[in-house]
Amino acid sequence: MAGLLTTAPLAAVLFAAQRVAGLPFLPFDLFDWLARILPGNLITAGIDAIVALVGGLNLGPTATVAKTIERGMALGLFITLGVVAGAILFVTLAARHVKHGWRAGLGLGLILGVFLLLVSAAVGLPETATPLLGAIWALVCLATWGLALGWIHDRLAVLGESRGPLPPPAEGELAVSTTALSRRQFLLQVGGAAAVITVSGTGLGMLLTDRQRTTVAVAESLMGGQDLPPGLPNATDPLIPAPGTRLEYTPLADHYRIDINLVSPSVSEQTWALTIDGLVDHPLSLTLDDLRNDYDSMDQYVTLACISNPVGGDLIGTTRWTGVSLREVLDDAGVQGGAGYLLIRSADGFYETLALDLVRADERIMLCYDWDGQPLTADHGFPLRIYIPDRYGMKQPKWITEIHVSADYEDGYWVERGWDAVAQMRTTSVIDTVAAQALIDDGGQLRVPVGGIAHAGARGISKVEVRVDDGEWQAAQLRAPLSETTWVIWRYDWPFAEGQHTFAVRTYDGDGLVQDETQRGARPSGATGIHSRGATLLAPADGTE
Ligand SMILES: Nc1nc2c(c(=O)[nH]1)N[C@H]1C(S)=C(S)[C@@H](COP(=O)(O)O)O[C@H]1N2
Ligand SMILES: [Mo]
Repeated sequence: MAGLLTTAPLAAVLFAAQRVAGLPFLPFDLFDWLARILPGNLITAGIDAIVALVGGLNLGPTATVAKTIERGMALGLFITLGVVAGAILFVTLAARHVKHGWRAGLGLGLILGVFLLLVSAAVGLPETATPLLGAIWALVCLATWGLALGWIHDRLAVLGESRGPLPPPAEGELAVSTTALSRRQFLLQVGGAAAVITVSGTGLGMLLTDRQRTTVAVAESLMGGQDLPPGLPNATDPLIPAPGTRLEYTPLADHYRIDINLVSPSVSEQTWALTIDGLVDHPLSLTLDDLRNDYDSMDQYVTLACISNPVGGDLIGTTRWTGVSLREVLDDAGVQGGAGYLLIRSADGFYETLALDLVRADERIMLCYDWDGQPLTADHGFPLRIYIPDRYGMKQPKWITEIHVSADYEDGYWVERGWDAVAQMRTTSVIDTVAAQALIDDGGQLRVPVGGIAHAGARGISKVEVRVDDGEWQAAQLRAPLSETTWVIWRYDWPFAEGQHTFAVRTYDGDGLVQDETQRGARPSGATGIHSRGATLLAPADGTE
Protein backbone atom coordinates (compact mmCIF):
# COMPACT_ATOMS: atom_id res chain seq x y z
CA MET A 1 0.00 0.00 0.00
CA ALA A 2 2.76 2.43 0.95
CA GLY A 3 4.59 1.53 -2.26
CA LEU A 4 1.52 2.29 -4.33
CA LEU A 5 0.82 5.55 -2.49
CA THR A 6 4.33 6.80 -3.19
CA THR A 7 4.98 5.40 -6.67
CA ALA A 8 1.78 6.65 -8.35
CA PRO A 9 2.50 10.29 -7.40
CA LEU A 10 6.14 9.78 -8.40
CA ALA A 11 5.07 8.68 -11.88
CA ALA A 12 2.71 11.66 -12.17
CA VAL A 13 5.39 14.16 -11.13
CA LEU A 14 7.90 12.63 -13.58
CA PHE A 15 5.27 12.84 -16.31
CA ALA A 16 4.50 16.51 -15.65
CA ALA A 17 8.24 17.36 -15.60
CA GLN A 18 8.73 15.50 -18.86
CA ARG A 19 6.02 17.60 -20.48
CA VAL A 20 7.12 20.88 -18.88
CA ALA A 21 10.89 20.64 -19.15
CA GLY A 22 11.74 17.61 -21.28
CA LEU A 23 13.11 15.72 -18.26
CA PRO A 24 13.36 11.94 -18.60
CA PHE A 25 10.20 9.95 -18.00
CA LEU A 26 11.74 6.94 -16.28
CA PRO A 27 8.75 4.55 -16.54
CA PHE A 28 8.93 4.70 -20.35
CA ASP A 29 12.72 4.43 -20.37
CA LEU A 30 12.45 1.28 -18.26
CA PHE A 31 9.95 -0.26 -20.69
CA ASP A 32 11.93 0.77 -23.77
CA TRP A 33 15.04 -0.73 -22.20
CA LEU A 34 13.31 -4.04 -21.52
CA ALA A 35 11.95 -4.07 -25.08
CA ARG A 36 15.53 -3.80 -26.32
CA ILE A 37 17.15 -6.40 -24.06
CA LEU A 38 14.47 -9.08 -23.71
CA PRO A 39 14.63 -12.01 -26.17
CA GLY A 40 13.34 -11.04 -29.61
CA ASN A 41 10.78 -13.83 -29.88
CA LEU A 42 9.19 -12.76 -26.58
CA ILE A 43 8.95 -9.15 -27.77
CA THR A 44 7.65 -10.22 -31.17
CA ALA A 45 5.03 -12.47 -29.58
CA GLY A 46 3.98 -9.49 -27.46
CA ILE A 47 3.68 -7.26 -30.55
CA ASP A 48 1.72 -9.95 -32.42
CA ALA A 49 -0.67 -10.25 -29.47
CA ILE A 50 -1.25 -6.50 -29.28
CA VAL A 51 -1.78 -6.16 -33.04
CA ALA A 52 -4.24 -9.10 -32.96
CA LEU A 53 -6.05 -7.65 -29.94
CA VAL A 54 -6.40 -4.17 -31.41
CA GLY A 55 -7.52 -5.54 -34.78
CA GLY A 56 -9.77 -8.25 -33.32
CA LEU A 57 -11.58 -5.95 -30.93
CA ASN A 58 -11.66 -3.11 -33.45
CA LEU A 59 -10.11 -0.74 -30.94
CA GLY A 60 -9.06 1.89 -33.50
CA PRO A 61 -5.92 2.72 -35.49
CA THR A 62 -3.49 -0.09 -34.63
CA ALA A 63 -0.32 1.95 -34.24
CA THR A 64 -1.93 4.57 -31.99
CA VAL A 65 -3.86 2.12 -29.82
CA ALA A 66 -0.86 -0.21 -29.51
CA LYS A 67 1.32 2.67 -28.26
CA THR A 68 -1.36 3.50 -25.70
CA ILE A 69 -1.49 -0.10 -24.52
CA GLU A 70 2.30 -0.25 -24.31
CA ARG A 71 2.39 2.97 -22.32
CA GLY A 72 -0.15 1.51 -19.91
CA MET A 73 2.03 -1.57 -19.57
CA ALA A 74 5.06 0.64 -18.90
CA LEU A 75 3.22 2.52 -16.13
CA GLY A 76 1.92 -0.71 -14.63
CA LEU A 77 5.41 -2.14 -14.62
CA PHE A 78 6.89 0.97 -12.98
CA ILE A 79 4.26 1.01 -10.26
CA THR A 80 4.72 -2.72 -9.69
CA LEU A 81 8.44 -2.11 -9.31
CA GLY A 82 7.70 0.58 -6.70
CA VAL A 83 5.27 -1.67 -4.81
CA VAL A 84 7.71 -4.59 -4.76
CA ALA A 85 10.60 -2.35 -3.68
CA GLY A 86 8.39 -0.87 -0.94
CA ALA A 87 7.34 -4.29 0.28
CA ILE A 88 10.96 -5.46 0.41
CA LEU A 89 11.87 -2.36 2.42
CA PHE A 90 9.06 -2.88 4.93
CA VAL A 91 9.74 -6.58 5.36
CA THR A 92 13.46 -5.99 5.83
CA LEU A 93 12.85 -3.25 8.39
CA ALA A 94 10.39 -5.43 10.28
CA ALA A 95 12.73 -8.42 10.30
CA ARG A 96 15.52 -6.29 11.74
CA HIS A 97 13.20 -4.44 14.16
CA VAL A 98 14.35 -1.11 12.76
CA LYS A 99 12.25 1.77 14.06
CA HIS A 100 13.60 4.57 11.92
CA GLY A 101 13.28 3.51 8.33
CA TRP A 102 13.93 6.83 6.61
CA ARG A 103 17.63 6.17 6.14
CA ALA A 104 16.94 2.82 4.54
CA GLY A 105 14.20 4.45 2.45
CA LEU A 106 16.57 7.13 1.25
CA GLY A 107 19.15 4.48 0.40
CA LEU A 108 16.61 2.43 -1.52
CA GLY A 109 15.46 5.51 -3.43
CA LEU A 110 19.02 6.39 -4.41
CA ILE A 111 19.79 2.84 -5.52
CA LEU A 112 16.64 2.72 -7.66
CA GLY A 113 17.41 6.21 -8.92
CA VAL A 114 20.88 5.22 -10.07
CA PHE A 115 19.52 2.02 -11.65
CA LEU A 116 16.86 3.94 -13.58
CA LEU A 117 19.42 6.51 -14.66
CA LEU A 118 21.61 3.75 -16.07
CA VAL A 119 18.59 2.28 -17.81
CA SER A 120 17.72 5.67 -19.26
CA ALA A 121 21.30 6.15 -20.44
CA ALA A 122 21.36 2.67 -21.97
CA VAL A 123 18.26 3.48 -24.02
CA GLY A 124 19.98 6.76 -24.84
CA LEU A 125 17.04 8.62 -26.34
CA PRO A 126 17.95 12.25 -26.84
CA GLU A 127 15.99 14.40 -24.36
CA THR A 128 15.37 18.13 -24.42
CA ALA A 129 16.86 18.66 -20.96
CA THR A 130 20.61 18.29 -20.47
CA PRO A 131 21.75 14.89 -19.14
CA LEU A 132 23.11 16.48 -15.93
CA LEU A 133 19.80 18.15 -15.15
CA GLY A 134 18.00 14.90 -15.97
CA ALA A 135 20.27 12.94 -13.63
CA ILE A 136 19.85 15.37 -10.74
CA TRP A 137 16.11 15.44 -11.25
CA ALA A 138 15.82 11.65 -11.31
CA LEU A 139 17.92 11.26 -8.16
CA VAL A 140 15.99 13.97 -6.29
CA CYS A 141 12.68 12.38 -7.25
CA LEU A 142 13.69 8.86 -6.28
CA ALA A 143 15.34 10.05 -3.06
CA THR A 144 12.14 11.87 -2.11
CA TRP A 145 10.16 8.77 -2.97
CA GLY A 146 12.40 6.66 -0.68
CA LEU A 147 12.19 9.18 2.14
CA ALA A 148 8.42 9.25 1.86
CA LEU A 149 8.33 5.48 1.99
CA GLY A 150 10.56 5.47 5.07
CA TRP A 151 8.47 8.17 6.72
CA ILE A 152 5.26 6.23 6.14
CA HIS A 153 6.93 3.18 7.63
CA ASP A 154 8.02 5.06 10.73
CA ARG A 155 4.62 6.67 11.29
CA LEU A 156 2.87 3.34 10.89
CA ALA A 157 5.25 1.78 13.40
CA VAL A 158 4.49 4.47 15.99
CA LEU A 159 0.76 4.31 15.32
CA GLY A 160 0.97 0.55 15.60
CA GLU A 161 2.38 0.84 19.13
CA SER A 162 -0.43 3.06 20.38
CA ARG A 163 -3.01 0.73 18.95
CA GLY A 164 -4.82 -1.86 20.98
CA PRO A 165 -7.64 -1.58 23.51
CA LEU A 166 -7.63 1.62 25.55
CA PRO A 167 -7.58 1.16 29.31
CA PRO A 168 -11.13 1.35 30.70
CA PRO A 169 -12.05 4.81 32.05
CA ALA A 170 -11.42 5.17 35.76
CA GLU A 171 -14.31 5.64 38.14
CA GLY A 172 -16.05 8.95 37.59
CA GLU A 173 -13.94 9.78 34.53
CA LEU A 174 -15.53 10.41 31.14
CA ALA A 175 -14.51 8.12 28.34
CA VAL A 176 -12.14 10.32 26.30
CA SER A 177 -11.71 9.65 22.66
CA THR A 178 -8.10 9.26 21.75
CA THR A 179 -6.58 11.99 19.62
CA ALA A 180 -4.01 9.63 18.23
CA LEU A 181 -4.55 8.68 14.59
CA SER A 182 -5.34 5.13 13.77
CA ARG A 183 -3.29 3.51 11.03
CA ARG A 184 -6.33 3.56 8.83
CA GLN A 185 -6.84 7.30 9.27
CA PHE A 186 -3.17 7.93 8.58
CA LEU A 187 -3.21 5.87 5.41
CA LEU A 188 -6.34 7.69 4.28
CA GLN A 189 -4.56 11.01 4.75
CA VAL A 190 -1.50 9.82 2.85
CA GLY A 191 -3.80 8.39 0.19
CA GLY A 192 -5.54 11.75 -0.15
CA ALA A 193 -2.24 13.57 -0.58
CA ALA A 194 -1.05 10.93 -3.04
CA ALA A 195 -4.26 11.27 -5.05
CA VAL A 196 -3.94 15.05 -5.20
CA ILE A 197 -0.35 14.87 -6.45
CA THR A 198 -1.15 12.09 -8.92
CA VAL A 199 -4.18 13.82 -10.38
CA SER A 200 -2.62 17.27 -10.61
CA GLY A 201 0.66 15.97 -12.05
CA THR A 202 -1.15 13.90 -14.64
CA GLY A 203 -3.52 16.75 -15.41
CA LEU A 204 -0.69 19.22 -15.90
CA GLY A 205 1.16 16.78 -18.12
CA MET A 206 -1.91 16.09 -20.23
CA LEU A 207 -2.64 19.79 -20.66
CA LEU A 208 0.77 20.10 -22.28
CA THR A 209 0.36 17.07 -24.51
CA ASP A 210 -0.51 17.79 -28.13
CA ARG A 211 -3.92 16.45 -28.76
CA GLN A 212 -3.74 14.14 -31.72
CA ARG A 213 -7.01 14.03 -33.52
CA THR A 214 -6.08 10.71 -35.01
CA THR A 215 -9.41 8.97 -34.53
CA VAL A 216 -11.35 11.88 -35.98
CA ALA A 217 -8.92 12.17 -38.85
CA VAL A 218 -9.21 8.48 -39.66
CA ALA A 219 -12.99 8.72 -39.71
CA GLU A 220 -12.73 11.68 -42.09
CA SER A 221 -10.24 9.96 -44.33
CA LEU A 222 -12.66 7.12 -44.95
CA MET A 223 -15.09 9.40 -46.75
CA GLY A 224 -13.41 8.34 -49.94
CA GLY A 225 -12.59 10.27 -53.06
CA GLN A 226 -12.63 13.72 -51.45
CA ASP A 227 -10.10 15.82 -49.63
CA LEU A 228 -7.09 14.80 -51.72
CA PRO A 229 -4.42 17.48 -51.92
CA PRO A 230 -4.37 19.28 -55.27
CA GLY A 231 -1.80 18.51 -57.90
CA LEU A 232 -1.49 14.76 -57.46
CA PRO A 233 0.07 13.18 -60.56
CA ASN A 234 -2.98 11.00 -61.25
CA ALA A 235 -5.55 13.76 -60.66
CA THR A 236 -7.04 13.34 -64.13
CA ASP A 237 -7.67 9.60 -63.81
CA PRO A 238 -11.41 9.13 -64.36
CA LEU A 239 -11.80 6.22 -61.94
CA ILE A 240 -13.51 7.46 -58.80
CA PRO A 241 -12.85 5.25 -55.76
CA ALA A 242 -15.86 3.39 -54.33
CA PRO A 243 -17.34 5.38 -51.41
CA GLY A 244 -15.58 4.26 -48.23
CA THR A 245 -12.25 3.53 -49.88
CA ARG A 246 -9.36 4.89 -47.82
CA LEU A 247 -7.75 8.11 -49.04
CA GLU A 248 -5.23 7.45 -51.77
CA TYR A 249 -2.87 10.00 -50.18
CA THR A 250 -2.69 9.45 -46.43
CA PRO A 251 -3.07 12.60 -44.30
CA LEU A 252 0.12 12.91 -42.24
CA ALA A 253 -1.77 12.78 -38.94
CA ASP A 254 -3.16 9.38 -39.97
CA HIS A 255 0.07 7.78 -41.10
CA TYR A 256 0.80 4.79 -38.91
CA ARG A 257 3.78 5.04 -36.62
CA ILE A 258 5.85 2.04 -35.55
CA ASP A 259 9.13 2.09 -33.67
CA ILE A 260 10.82 0.84 -30.56
CA ASN A 261 10.16 3.98 -28.52
CA LEU A 262 7.24 4.94 -26.28
CA VAL A 263 8.16 8.57 -26.89
CA SER A 264 9.91 9.61 -30.10
CA PRO A 265 13.50 10.80 -29.77
CA SER A 266 13.62 14.58 -30.08
CA VAL A 267 16.67 15.30 -32.18
CA SER A 268 17.90 18.89 -32.24
CA GLU A 269 18.73 20.26 -35.67
CA GLN A 270 21.43 22.46 -34.08
CA THR A 271 23.49 19.56 -32.82
CA TRP A 272 22.55 16.90 -35.36
CA ALA A 273 24.79 15.92 -38.26
CA LEU A 274 24.88 12.83 -40.43
CA THR A 275 28.20 11.05 -40.10
CA ILE A 276 29.43 9.00 -43.04
CA ASP A 277 32.56 7.07 -42.12
CA GLY A 278 34.26 3.69 -42.41
CA LEU A 279 35.61 2.60 -45.81
CA VAL A 280 35.42 6.03 -47.46
CA ASP A 281 38.06 8.40 -48.83
CA HIS A 282 36.47 11.48 -47.26
CA PRO A 283 34.49 10.92 -44.09
CA LEU A 284 31.59 13.37 -44.08
CA SER A 285 29.61 15.16 -41.44
CA LEU A 286 26.55 16.69 -43.10
CA THR A 287 24.07 19.07 -41.50
CA LEU A 288 20.47 19.18 -42.62
CA ASP A 289 21.24 22.40 -44.52
CA ASP A 290 24.11 20.66 -46.29
CA LEU A 291 21.77 17.91 -47.42
CA ARG A 292 19.13 20.39 -48.52
CA ASN A 293 21.47 22.81 -50.30
CA ASP A 294 24.35 20.78 -51.70
CA TYR A 295 22.40 18.02 -53.42
CA ASP A 296 19.58 17.84 -55.93
CA SER A 297 16.36 17.08 -54.13
CA MET A 298 13.99 14.41 -55.38
CA ASP A 299 10.32 13.69 -54.71
CA GLN A 300 8.77 10.25 -54.62
CA TYR A 301 5.30 9.04 -53.76
CA VAL A 302 5.89 6.14 -51.40
CA THR A 303 3.71 3.45 -49.84
CA LEU A 304 5.28 2.35 -46.57
CA ALA A 305 4.06 -0.74 -44.74
CA CYS A 306 5.10 -2.47 -41.55
CA ILE A 307 6.06 -6.11 -41.81
CA SER A 308 3.75 -6.70 -38.82
CA ASN A 309 0.76 -5.48 -40.79
CA PRO A 310 -1.89 -8.20 -41.00
CA VAL A 311 -3.68 -8.70 -44.33
CA GLY A 312 -6.15 -5.83 -44.41
CA GLY A 313 -4.45 -4.05 -41.50
CA ASP A 314 -3.85 -0.33 -41.12
CA LEU A 315 -0.06 -0.30 -40.69
CA ILE A 316 0.38 1.07 -44.21
CA GLY A 317 0.26 4.56 -45.66
CA THR A 318 1.15 6.61 -48.69
CA THR A 319 2.71 10.04 -48.77
CA ARG A 320 5.22 12.14 -50.73
CA TRP A 321 8.82 11.81 -49.57
CA THR A 322 11.51 14.36 -50.40
CA GLY A 323 15.24 13.87 -50.07
CA VAL A 324 18.49 13.20 -51.86
CA SER A 325 19.66 10.13 -53.68
CA LEU A 326 21.90 8.15 -51.36
CA ARG A 327 24.14 7.28 -54.30
CA GLU A 328 25.11 10.93 -54.79
CA VAL A 329 26.01 11.42 -51.15
CA LEU A 330 28.10 8.25 -51.16
CA ASP A 331 29.91 9.42 -54.30
CA ASP A 332 30.99 12.53 -52.38
CA ALA A 333 32.34 10.39 -49.57
CA GLY A 334 34.20 8.18 -52.05
CA VAL A 335 33.38 4.59 -51.15
CA GLN A 336 36.55 2.45 -51.18
CA GLY A 337 37.01 -0.89 -52.89
CA GLY A 338 36.19 -3.78 -50.60
CA ALA A 339 33.21 -2.01 -49.11
CA GLY A 340 30.03 -4.11 -49.24
CA TYR A 341 27.51 -2.77 -46.76
CA LEU A 342 26.15 0.35 -45.16
CA LEU A 343 25.55 0.01 -41.45
CA ILE A 344 22.91 2.61 -40.68
CA ARG A 345 22.51 3.76 -37.07
CA SER A 346 19.79 5.84 -35.46
CA ALA A 347 19.37 8.16 -32.50
CA ASP A 348 17.18 5.60 -30.70
CA GLY A 349 19.74 2.81 -30.96
CA PHE A 350 17.99 1.18 -33.93
CA TYR A 351 20.19 -0.05 -36.78
CA GLU A 352 19.89 -1.73 -40.17
CA THR A 353 22.24 -2.87 -42.91
CA LEU A 354 21.92 -2.03 -46.59
CA ALA A 355 23.90 -3.74 -49.36
CA LEU A 356 25.94 -1.32 -51.47
CA ASP A 357 25.00 -3.24 -54.61
CA LEU A 358 21.37 -2.36 -54.02
CA VAL A 359 22.23 1.33 -53.59
CA ARG A 360 24.31 1.29 -56.79
CA ALA A 361 21.46 -0.36 -58.69
CA ASP A 362 18.64 1.89 -57.49
CA GLU A 363 18.89 5.67 -57.51
CA ARG A 364 15.46 5.82 -55.87
CA ILE A 365 17.05 4.86 -52.56
CA MET A 366 17.13 8.19 -50.80
CA LEU A 367 17.93 9.97 -47.59
CA CYS A 368 14.79 11.81 -46.89
CA TYR A 369 14.06 14.93 -44.83
CA ASP A 370 10.54 15.99 -45.87
CA TRP A 371 7.20 14.23 -45.87
CA ASP A 372 4.25 15.82 -47.59
CA GLY A 373 6.33 18.94 -48.22
CA GLN A 374 7.04 19.44 -44.49
CA PRO A 375 10.13 18.56 -42.45
CA LEU A 376 9.70 15.08 -40.97
CA THR A 377 7.86 15.12 -37.65
CA ALA A 378 9.56 13.75 -34.55
CA ASP A 379 7.39 10.62 -34.78
CA HIS A 380 8.40 9.92 -38.36
CA GLY A 381 12.14 10.35 -38.01
CA PHE A 382 13.20 14.00 -37.87
CA PRO A 383 15.62 15.04 -39.21
CA LEU A 384 16.50 12.18 -41.57
CA ARG A 385 15.24 8.76 -42.62
CA ILE A 386 15.89 6.46 -45.54
CA TYR A 387 13.64 5.19 -48.31
CA ILE A 388 14.33 1.79 -49.85
CA PRO A 389 11.77 0.75 -52.47
CA ASP A 390 10.19 -2.70 -52.17
CA ARG A 391 11.19 -3.20 -48.53
CA TYR A 392 9.08 -3.24 -45.40
CA GLY A 393 9.49 -0.44 -42.84
CA MET A 394 11.78 -2.51 -40.60
CA LYS A 395 14.59 -2.07 -43.16
CA GLN A 396 14.21 1.71 -43.21
CA PRO A 397 15.64 3.55 -40.20
CA LYS A 398 14.24 6.86 -39.00
CA TRP A 399 16.28 9.44 -36.97
CA ILE A 400 19.47 8.42 -38.82
CA THR A 401 22.71 9.65 -37.25
CA GLU A 402 25.40 7.57 -38.93
CA ILE A 403 26.14 5.56 -42.04
CA HIS A 404 29.15 3.36 -41.52
CA VAL A 405 30.60 1.88 -44.71
CA SER A 406 31.81 -1.63 -43.99
CA ALA A 407 33.17 -4.72 -45.69
CA ASP A 408 31.02 -6.99 -43.58
CA TYR A 409 27.33 -7.63 -43.26
CA GLU A 410 25.65 -7.31 -39.86
CA ASP A 411 22.08 -8.25 -38.96
CA GLY A 412 19.75 -5.33 -38.37
CA TYR A 413 17.70 -4.73 -35.21
CA TRP A 414 14.65 -6.79 -36.16
CA VAL A 415 16.65 -9.33 -38.18
CA GLU A 416 18.52 -10.14 -34.97
CA ARG A 417 15.11 -10.71 -33.42
CA GLY A 418 14.05 -13.28 -35.96
CA TRP A 419 12.51 -11.26 -38.81
CA ASP A 420 13.32 -11.71 -42.48
CA ALA A 421 16.70 -10.25 -43.50
CA VAL A 422 15.43 -9.09 -46.90
CA ALA A 423 11.90 -8.09 -45.84
CA GLN A 424 10.66 -7.64 -49.39
CA MET A 425 7.13 -6.30 -49.45
CA ARG A 426 4.48 -8.94 -50.14
CA THR A 427 1.86 -8.66 -52.84
CA THR A 428 -1.40 -7.91 -51.08
CA SER A 429 -4.89 -6.60 -51.73
CA VAL A 430 -7.60 -5.31 -49.41
CA ILE A 431 -11.33 -4.62 -49.58
CA ASP A 432 -11.94 -1.30 -47.85
CA THR A 433 -15.61 -1.04 -48.62
CA VAL A 434 -18.75 -2.77 -49.85
CA ALA A 435 -20.78 0.40 -50.29
CA ALA A 436 -24.28 -1.00 -49.79
CA GLN A 437 -25.69 2.48 -49.17
CA ALA A 438 -24.30 3.82 -52.42
CA LEU A 439 -26.08 1.62 -54.97
CA ILE A 440 -25.82 2.82 -58.53
CA ASP A 441 -28.37 2.33 -61.27
CA ASP A 442 -26.50 1.16 -64.35
CA GLY A 443 -29.17 1.22 -67.07
CA GLY A 444 -31.68 -0.69 -64.95
CA GLN A 445 -29.07 -2.93 -63.34
CA LEU A 446 -28.37 -2.05 -59.69
CA ARG A 447 -24.71 -2.24 -58.75
CA VAL A 448 -22.83 -2.17 -55.43
CA PRO A 449 -19.51 -0.29 -55.48
CA VAL A 450 -16.76 -2.40 -53.91
CA GLY A 451 -13.27 -1.02 -53.56
CA GLY A 452 -9.91 -0.93 -51.84
CA ILE A 453 -6.19 -1.09 -52.45
CA ALA A 454 -3.65 -3.46 -53.95
CA HIS A 455 0.09 -3.21 -53.44
CA ALA A 456 3.17 -5.18 -54.45
CA GLY A 457 6.10 -3.10 -53.27
CA ALA A 458 7.99 -1.65 -56.23
CA ARG A 459 6.75 -4.38 -58.58
CA GLY A 460 3.51 -2.65 -59.49
CA ILE A 461 0.02 -4.07 -59.89
CA SER A 462 -1.23 -5.52 -63.17
CA LYS A 463 -4.63 -6.91 -62.18
CA VAL A 464 -7.14 -7.03 -59.33
CA GLU A 465 -9.99 -9.54 -59.15
CA VAL A 466 -13.05 -9.78 -56.94
CA ARG A 467 -15.00 -12.91 -56.11
CA VAL A 468 -18.44 -12.91 -54.52
CA ASP A 469 -19.42 -16.04 -52.60
CA ASP A 470 -18.46 -19.03 -54.75
CA GLY A 471 -18.59 -17.16 -58.03
CA GLU A 472 -15.89 -16.57 -60.61
CA TRP A 473 -13.05 -14.10 -60.10
CA GLN A 474 -14.06 -10.88 -61.89
CA ALA A 475 -11.64 -8.18 -63.02
CA ALA A 476 -11.83 -4.89 -61.13
CA GLN A 477 -11.01 -1.45 -62.56
CA LEU A 478 -7.69 0.09 -61.57
CA ARG A 479 -6.89 3.70 -60.91
CA ALA A 480 -3.48 4.96 -62.04
CA PRO A 481 -1.27 4.95 -58.94
CA LEU A 482 0.58 7.98 -57.56
CA SER A 483 3.85 6.33 -58.54
CA GLU A 484 5.22 2.99 -59.71
CA THR A 485 5.80 2.01 -56.08
CA THR A 486 2.57 3.10 -54.41
CA TRP A 487 -0.60 1.17 -53.78
CA VAL A 488 -3.24 1.04 -56.49
CA ILE A 489 -6.87 1.97 -55.84
CA TRP A 490 -9.29 -0.50 -57.41
CA ARG A 491 -13.05 -0.57 -57.82
CA TYR A 492 -15.56 -3.21 -58.83
CA ASP A 493 -19.28 -2.47 -59.31
CA TRP A 494 -20.98 -5.70 -58.41
CA PRO A 495 -24.43 -6.57 -59.85
CA PHE A 496 -26.69 -6.33 -56.81
CA ALA A 497 -28.25 -9.45 -55.32
CA GLU A 498 -30.15 -9.41 -52.07
CA GLY A 499 -28.85 -11.39 -49.09
CA GLN A 500 -25.69 -12.17 -47.18
CA HIS A 501 -22.56 -12.27 -49.28
CA THR A 502 -18.83 -12.69 -48.88
CA PHE A 503 -16.53 -10.55 -50.98
CA ALA A 504 -12.92 -11.59 -51.60
CA VAL A 505 -10.09 -9.88 -53.49
CA ARG A 506 -6.82 -10.98 -55.03
CA THR A 507 -4.18 -9.22 -57.06
CA TYR A 508 -1.33 -9.82 -59.52
CA ASP A 509 1.93 -7.91 -59.43
CA GLY A 510 3.49 -6.14 -62.40
CA ASP A 511 5.10 -9.38 -63.59
CA GLY A 512 1.71 -11.12 -63.63
CA LEU A 513 2.41 -13.16 -60.49
CA VAL A 514 -0.66 -13.77 -58.37
CA GLN A 515 -0.43 -12.94 -54.68
CA ASP A 516 0.27 -15.76 -52.24
CA GLU A 517 -3.20 -16.99 -51.22
CA THR A 518 -2.03 -19.02 -48.20
CA GLN A 519 -3.24 -17.53 -44.93
CA ARG A 520 -0.02 -16.79 -43.08
CA GLY A 521 0.79 -14.47 -40.18
CA ALA A 522 3.28 -11.63 -40.36
CA ARG A 523 6.21 -13.53 -38.85
CA PRO A 524 8.89 -13.73 -40.15
CA SER A 525 8.42 -12.26 -43.61
CA GLY A 526 5.07 -10.50 -43.88
CA ALA A 527 1.44 -11.71 -43.83
CA THR A 528 -0.13 -13.36 -46.86
CA GLY A 529 -3.63 -14.54 -47.73
CA ILE A 530 -6.86 -13.42 -49.29
CA HIS A 531 -8.72 -10.53 -47.72
CA SER A 532 -12.47 -10.94 -47.55
CA ARG A 533 -15.40 -9.09 -46.09
CA GLY A 534 -19.02 -10.06 -45.48
CA ALA A 535 -21.98 -7.81 -46.20
CA THR A 536 -25.74 -8.11 -45.91
CA LEU A 537 -27.54 -6.43 -48.79
CA LEU A 538 -31.19 -5.48 -48.60
CA ALA A 539 -33.32 -4.62 -51.58
CA PRO A 540 -33.76 -0.84 -51.70
CA ALA A 541 -37.21 0.33 -50.61
CA ASP A 542 -39.43 1.47 -53.49
CA GLY A 543 -38.50 4.73 -55.08
CA THR A 544 -35.13 5.09 -53.36
CA GLU A 545 -32.69 4.34 -56.07
N1 LIG B 1 15.22 4.49 -35.74
C1 LIG B 1 14.18 3.68 -36.00
N2 LIG B 1 13.74 3.57 -37.26
C2 LIG B 1 12.70 2.78 -37.56
C3 LIG B 1 12.06 2.00 -36.55
C4 LIG B 1 12.54 2.14 -35.22
O1 LIG B 1 12.04 1.53 -34.27
N3 LIG B 1 13.59 2.99 -34.98
N4 LIG B 1 11.02 1.18 -36.90
C5 LIG B 1 10.92 0.76 -38.29
C6 LIG B 1 9.65 0.12 -38.60
S1 LIG B 1 9.44 -1.47 -37.98
C7 LIG B 1 8.71 0.69 -39.41
S2 LIG B 1 7.35 -0.17 -39.90
C8 LIG B 1 8.88 2.08 -39.90
C9 LIG B 1 7.65 2.90 -39.62
O2 LIG B 1 7.81 4.23 -40.03
P1 LIG B 1 6.68 5.27 -39.62
O3 LIG B 1 6.54 5.21 -38.12
O4 LIG B 1 7.14 6.61 -40.09
O5 LIG B 1 5.41 4.85 -40.29
O6 LIG B 1 10.00 2.71 -39.30
C10 LIG B 1 11.14 1.91 -39.25
N5 LIG B 1 12.27 2.71 -38.85
MO1 LIG C 1 7.53 -2.26 -38.82
